[in-house]
Amino acid sequence: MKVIADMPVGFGEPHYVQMIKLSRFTSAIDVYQPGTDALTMTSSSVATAAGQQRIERDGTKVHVYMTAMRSHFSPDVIRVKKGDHVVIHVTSIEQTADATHGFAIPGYNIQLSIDPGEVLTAEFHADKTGSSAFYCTEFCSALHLEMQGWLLVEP
Ligand SMILES: [Cu+2]
Repeated sequence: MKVIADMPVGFGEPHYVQMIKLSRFTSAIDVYQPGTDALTMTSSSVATAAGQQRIERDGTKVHVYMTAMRSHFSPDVIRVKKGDHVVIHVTSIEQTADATHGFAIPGYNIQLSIDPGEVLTAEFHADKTGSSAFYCTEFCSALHLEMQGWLLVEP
């Protein structure tokens, strides 16, 4: 491949430009099919459709099957006990290109960026009692700042 430009931008960070024939992009998509695992490009076994959101407890393991759609997460309250292992599967049920959502729980170092139709999973050990806000970290719409919920960890 031939480099056609090589230039420093700002303080010397290199940026390279290459050309690729458009014909090479034969399977380009705008959005994932709803419930896609983007790593395998297959339907995710933990995908959640609208109306199927739920929280399931199995001993000390809590699975949250969540959807993200402008401008809310569902469920938007997750109640667990200190010591639980929490697994949150977030399915973006968006089908609008560029309507990316984020999902962050800062106190647990969780940060996801979820493309339309994509399913991503975050898991953590709920080791702190109290309430933590979770919220969207991608500017998704005029109501983006409303896109939040609560993780409640009971003693
Ligand atoms: Cu948002």
